[in-house]
Amino acid sequence: MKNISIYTGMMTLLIALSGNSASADDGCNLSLGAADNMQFSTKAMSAPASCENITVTLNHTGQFPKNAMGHNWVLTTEADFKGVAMDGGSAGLKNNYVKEGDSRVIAATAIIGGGESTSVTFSTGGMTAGTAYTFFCSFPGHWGIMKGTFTLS
Ligand SMILES: [Cu+2]
Repeated sequence: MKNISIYTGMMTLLIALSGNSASADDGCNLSLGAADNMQFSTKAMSAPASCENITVTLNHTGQFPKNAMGHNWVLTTEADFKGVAMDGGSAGLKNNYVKEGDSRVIAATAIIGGGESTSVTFSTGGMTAGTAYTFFCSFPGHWGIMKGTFTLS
């Protein structure tokens, strides 16, 4: 009997680790879309403050390649947003339009093109509940429009 209960426990753990949609939804996995119209599908994102880690998945639902209409998802404080976006433009596509080693960046995905998806998992340690952080796309010319708020609540 003991072995059976260990086996059951292992299977539960494996299912939890697999992260598929059948597992319990704790609100710590978020997703959003972005298309060729240079818009994110949402302007406001939030997750429970109880999430130690958050995974954000970005789905590019457009057609254009990443060098023409690339999108990423970058998270910073509201105060750091513009500086990170400007420096990201200089960093170029090879760096996913994020300055290498930029400590102001809380999280950032790769730049993707139409039909692609990408995700990033980041720790909420150091973030403050109730504060409106800024998420944006750092592709040059996009961040003026492609931005929104991200809040732990
Ligand atoms: Cu973009």
